[in-house]
Order: sequence, then C-alpha cells, then structure tokens
Amino acid sequence: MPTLKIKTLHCITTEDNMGNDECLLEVLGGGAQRSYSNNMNNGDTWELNDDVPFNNRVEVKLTDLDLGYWPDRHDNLGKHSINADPADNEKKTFKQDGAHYELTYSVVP
Ligand SMILES: [Ca+2]
Ligand SMILES: [Ca+2]
Ligand SMILES: [Ca+2]
Repeated sequence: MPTLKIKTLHCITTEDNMGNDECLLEVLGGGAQRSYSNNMNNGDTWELNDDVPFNNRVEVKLTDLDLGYWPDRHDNLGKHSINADPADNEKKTFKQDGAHYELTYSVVP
C-alpha cells in the first residue's frame, strides 16, 4: 500500500490578520482519514512527521478555524490531490484567502 509521509507544514503568511491561525490539516480519501490541528503564526514550521497509508489517491486539505458560523466562518485555504507516484520531499502550496502555507511530503509507492 502506498504511504504518504507528511513531513512539515510551513506558514509563510497566516489567514487571520490578528495573531495565529487555528490550522486544521485533513488527509482524506483512498481509505485514509486523519486530521491534525495546531496554532501557527508567520514563519512557524510544524513538524508533523506522520505516515498515512492510502490507496490510489489521497486529498490533503487545509482550513483555518474561526467561529465556524456567520460572521466568521472557517476559511478554506486550499486542497490538493496526491497520487501514488513516488515523491521525495515535494511541496504543495495552500494560498487561498490571502494565506500562504507550504506542505512538504514524500510518497513511498
Ligand atoms: Ca480566519
Ligand atoms: Ca482562525
Ligand atoms: Ca473566517
């Protein structure tokens, strides 16, 4: 079974204007279902270092948690699909809603 090795999430710019983002990173699909949460500020690097087995393809989704309802809903910062091709310390960028994050990962087929 292919394994997604989640290395780090680096915050270049938060979505929230004041203080840190309440980051929720989700790994979904292909038989995988994991979520990780952490507060992150500009310049922070989050060492996730987790291995997630999956079939075929998996999605990684980053959200900044806010109130969760009007007037401040959670913010979708981006979503990527990762397939089972070998990858070595590759990066995916999350840049929606004015934020800027970089996920570093590997895939072992
Ligand atoms: Ca926000
Ligand atoms: Ca927030
Ligand atoms: Ca919001």
